[in-house]
Amino acid sequence: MEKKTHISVELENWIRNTLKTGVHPEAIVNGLIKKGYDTRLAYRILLNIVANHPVSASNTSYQYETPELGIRENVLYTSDREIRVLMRNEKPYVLHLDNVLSSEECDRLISLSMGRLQPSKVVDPKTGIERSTAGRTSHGMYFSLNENSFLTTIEKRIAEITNIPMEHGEGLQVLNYKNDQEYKPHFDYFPSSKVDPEKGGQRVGTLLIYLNDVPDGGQTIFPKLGLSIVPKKGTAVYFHYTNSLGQVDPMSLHSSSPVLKGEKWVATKWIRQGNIYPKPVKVHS
Ligand code: PD2
Ligand code: ZN
Repeated sequence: MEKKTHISVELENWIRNTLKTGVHPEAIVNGLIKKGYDTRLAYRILLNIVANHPVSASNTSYQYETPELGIRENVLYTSDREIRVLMRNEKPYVLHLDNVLSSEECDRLISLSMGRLQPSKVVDPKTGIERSTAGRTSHGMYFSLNENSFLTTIEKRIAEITNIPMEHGEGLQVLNYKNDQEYKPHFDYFPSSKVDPEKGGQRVGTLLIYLNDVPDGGQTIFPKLGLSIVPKKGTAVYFHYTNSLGQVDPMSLHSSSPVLKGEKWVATKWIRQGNIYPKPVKVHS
């Protein structure tokens, strides 16, 4: 049975009313599990309802949770790197991280992507189909997961930084913005009607790794926060926008401002709730 990742307002109201009639919460948890909810999520839903917090994905304010990578403090240690936290914002959860890739790794990603760049697309919120738009004028390409041993090193590092399994990540995307090119304000999460539980469900977070220093413009901007991150080669910004109840955070609206001088190269890793790939992926050692 397909795993459910969030509940409707109707189901939330039904649970609230049923609890008032004296039905034991455990019976409701078991009902949710039978309906296809993961055990932890079923308990979480019940705990929140009992504590009188709203839980359905729509119509309610986002409940903030600290993502796994936020539990660590000033330095994140991976098996091959020491990554300092440069800046942290809690709501929405945004981290700026130093030293995620070496200068050589940045250059290598750029050179591997050259020759494969195509005009960037967005997912149409009405149809769910990718299309070009004036709001996203960069060029980009996707690597497949573990395309080669170099990509595997990067994918493994990202999984260790985020504490989210590599199979939850979409293929690494490299983007190139030339003069005046930009990505207008948008959300990285899907509209709820376009979430596919068979393909990992909703996106939960994004890691953007800056592959070069941009002389002017090209900042990643969070307009609702008044926050602007200036690209610096090898650093990365992580932001998290879906909680364990499947709610999404509208405060995570963000953009890439037009490049004013030089060009911008960035690698984007979009991460989902679950495993995107039906079969186990071959890992290069
Ligand atoms: O290139 C960026 O800074 C940027 C900003 C906002 C990239 C994305 N979103 C993205 O790829 O989703
Ligand atoms: Zn984005």
